[in-house]
Amino acid sequence: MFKIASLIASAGFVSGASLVEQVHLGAATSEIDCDDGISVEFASASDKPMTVSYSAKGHSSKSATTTVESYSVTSTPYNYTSPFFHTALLCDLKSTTTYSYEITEGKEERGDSLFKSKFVTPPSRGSDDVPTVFGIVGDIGSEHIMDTLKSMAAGMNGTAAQALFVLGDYAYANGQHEQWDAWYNQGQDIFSTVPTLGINGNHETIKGGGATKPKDKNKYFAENYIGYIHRSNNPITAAQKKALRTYFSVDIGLVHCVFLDDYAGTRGEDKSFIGSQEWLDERNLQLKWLKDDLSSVKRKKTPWVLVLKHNPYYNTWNKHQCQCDTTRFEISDPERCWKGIYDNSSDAAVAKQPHCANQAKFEDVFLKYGVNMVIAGHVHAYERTAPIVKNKVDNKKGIVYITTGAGGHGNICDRLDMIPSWSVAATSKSFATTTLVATEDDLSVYTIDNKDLIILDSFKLTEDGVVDLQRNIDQNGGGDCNDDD
Ligand SMILES: *[C@@H]1O[C@H](CO)[C@@H](O)[C@H](O)[C@H]1NC(C)=O
Ligand SMILES: *[C@@H]1O[C@H](CO)[C@@H](O)[C@H](O)[C@H]1NC(C)=O
Ligand SMILES: CC(=O)N[C@H]1CO[C@H](CO)[C@@H](O)[C@@H]1O
Ligand SMILES: [Fe+2]
Repeated sequence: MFKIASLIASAGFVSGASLVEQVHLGAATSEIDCDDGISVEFASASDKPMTVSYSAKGHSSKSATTTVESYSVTSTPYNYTSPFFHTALLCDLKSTTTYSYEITEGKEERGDSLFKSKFVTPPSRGSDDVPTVFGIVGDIGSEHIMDTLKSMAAGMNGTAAQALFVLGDYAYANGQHEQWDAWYNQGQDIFSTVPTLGINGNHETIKGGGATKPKDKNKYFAENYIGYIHRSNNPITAAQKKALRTYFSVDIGLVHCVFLDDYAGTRGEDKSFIGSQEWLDERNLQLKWLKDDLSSVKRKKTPWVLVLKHNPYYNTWNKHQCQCDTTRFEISDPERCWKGIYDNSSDAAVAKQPHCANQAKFEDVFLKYGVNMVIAGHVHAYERTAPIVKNKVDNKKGIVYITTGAGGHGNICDRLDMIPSWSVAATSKSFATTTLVATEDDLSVYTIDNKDLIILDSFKLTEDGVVDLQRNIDQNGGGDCNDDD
């Protein structure tokens, strides 16, 4: 592979040149009329459509033309105009097959070659030829991004990850959009070879202040999804993007993956939205979508169902807590809680910590449709629960909740004074990512230190429940106490 990408974020583009930067792959689905697809997105100074040609070994080459868009942010102290984002959809690809691809200038009359790489397609829906393997983490940032991405992509036992899942808080641009461009360039070696899916967190929606310290709240404003929506090539229609509805689902191999937006209904800096009818309507729309989505899962094809989102509810670290009830982790009045009324929270309102409100209605839906695991980030640590039904261990009907937010942007330090019995494993001593391996028989989960590659915690879920595997962590492990959620 040759690279033109420059790592200098704000250098911009030479006018007239067609540099290709930020090359990253996503998974495409029938939702965007591209079944068994891969989307190739990249940035360029040129707004002229380009060509992505692709072929599997021994097969003839096909090509797709890019669609092109850009965005700008205008405020008195700060203006930003994005490069042109090109997206090509490569559809109806063969399952678990290596494809070469090449980006070239121009449409019909193909010009200069600008970028070349390869990817392996994820297993198609229901395929059990190989195990289904994902690399998962939240809260990445720029400081340790390559360690984190390499660890996510590594997979397990010789099978590389077929897709990477980012559980929100990608670049920590916080309104300083050049940081997004820098971030996708930093990760291009991985992003251009394995599809990445994900969901926004607070730093893509409600958090301003910029990427660099000291934070400047008067210069950089909350992004209200815009940087995220233009770059993360998740399988979402243009209409959904326009409405800022970022939740979606995808079937990969044996797993149905549901990505939920904890910030649905928020509008960036405009905090007056929180609690409004419009806000509640957006929340109800996602809830209805979730029910429809989960009720149509074909468990014969995808026996495992994962929910992936940003904020953890069953979290025993001492930050990012929220309470609707006098007893932590209980929700005695779900309607009140769903509307964002946190009767017993001393430090967090729904505007900042929406997961209590969401749990008030989501948990019943998760339980009704037999979701196997709910995986979140936001808290810069790792934690795993026993199977839980409403704050009680239930090995038969319960759901395992995982926090995997130690993606590289600091670690949280302290835990709650009272740790519930459902908290099985927790550590924040290092940066770590989570690898998930699904076969017909079990769902194995390994959380591995990014640097020394030690398995911190591992377990598998089978028909008979949870089986603990290796564990090498200090239960009370505190990190560097630098938690920026
Ligand atoms: C950004 O653009 C606005 C509108 O054109 C202008 O008033 C403002 O001065 C610009 N700010 C900077 C820092 O260039
Ligand atoms: C990976 O290999 C190890 C060592 O052979 C084995 O214990 C483990 O079960 C394997 N994991 C999976 C998911 O195949
Ligand atoms: C976090 C918080 O405010 N907890 C309070 C919840 O309500 C009980 C009973 O009123 C208080 O004792 C807690 O301090
Ligand atoms: Fe967060």
